[in-house]
Amino acid sequence: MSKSLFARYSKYCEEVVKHKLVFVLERISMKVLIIIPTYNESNNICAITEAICAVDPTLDILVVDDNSPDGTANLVRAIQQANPRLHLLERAGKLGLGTAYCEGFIWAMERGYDIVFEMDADFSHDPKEIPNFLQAIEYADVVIGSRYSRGVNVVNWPMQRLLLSWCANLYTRWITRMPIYDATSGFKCFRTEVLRGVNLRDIRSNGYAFQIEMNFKLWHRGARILEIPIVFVDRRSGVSKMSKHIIWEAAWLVWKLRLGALVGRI
Ligand SMILES: Nc1nc2c(ncn2[C@@H]2O[C@H](COP(=O)(O)OP(=O)(O)O)[C@@H](O)[C@H]2O)c(=O)[nH]1
Ligand SMILES: [Mg+2]
Repeated sequence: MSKSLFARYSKYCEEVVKHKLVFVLERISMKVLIIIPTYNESNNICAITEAICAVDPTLDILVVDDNSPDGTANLVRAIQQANPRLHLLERAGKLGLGTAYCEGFIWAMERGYDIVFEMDADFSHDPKEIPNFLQAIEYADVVIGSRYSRGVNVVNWPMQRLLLSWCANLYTRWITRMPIYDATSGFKCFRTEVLRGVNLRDIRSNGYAFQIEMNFKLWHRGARILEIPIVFVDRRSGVSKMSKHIIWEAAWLVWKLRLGALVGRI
């Protein structure tokens, strides 16, 4: 190897090490919050919070509960005694997933969190994937856990639901032109600094529509969005809150976003 080539190579290695070191130091000082919205998740909530702490005990968790009739919030209060990193935000009644996340994001920003996650309580989203998101966020503002970026990674879903989700994503990509394979995924991670650019109190959509709206608004503002492959498994216990209304809401919303972007009202 010639001297100049060697010098360039060592300089490159030095840069890589320096860059990684900066990120590792940044990661150590980063405040990370996992937001879990819940409605009737008493069968899952204890196990999911335990599983998250087992992956990384430095993570904070915020459960946003909508007065679940099955007493999910009481269970959270009981676990809180032994886990000061677990927080609870209670709302008066079932007000929807979208506003639950938005209130969670605002709660996180008011307390100086740098990174926030969206995650279901039902084990469809594997807590073991969290470190992969934290690695990917080094290069992005938003990281989406994608079921469709490398084929189809969904386990145990009825064919009808899988087809609906896959077609919904095709339709969303087609109408909005967003280069995202899984725009309806609910396993995501954001830098809070990009969320500050969105008027969270204005967001009224829920379910699929909420995920699409957040992605679209952030993409439209130039946020760097990265998809990483995840394996999505059907919920372990309890029932899905998915409904026909949620599907229609999303179908209409993509047109509203596209037209809104055309007339500069996004
Ligand atoms: N706080 C709150 N959480 C909700 C609401 N609807 C659903 N969730 C929670 O949001 C997550 C995703 O809902 P889920 O029923 O699993 O939807 P699916 O994954 O599309 O079948 C779960 O943790 C639910 O308990 C709601 O109205 N309010
Ligand atoms: Mg779910």
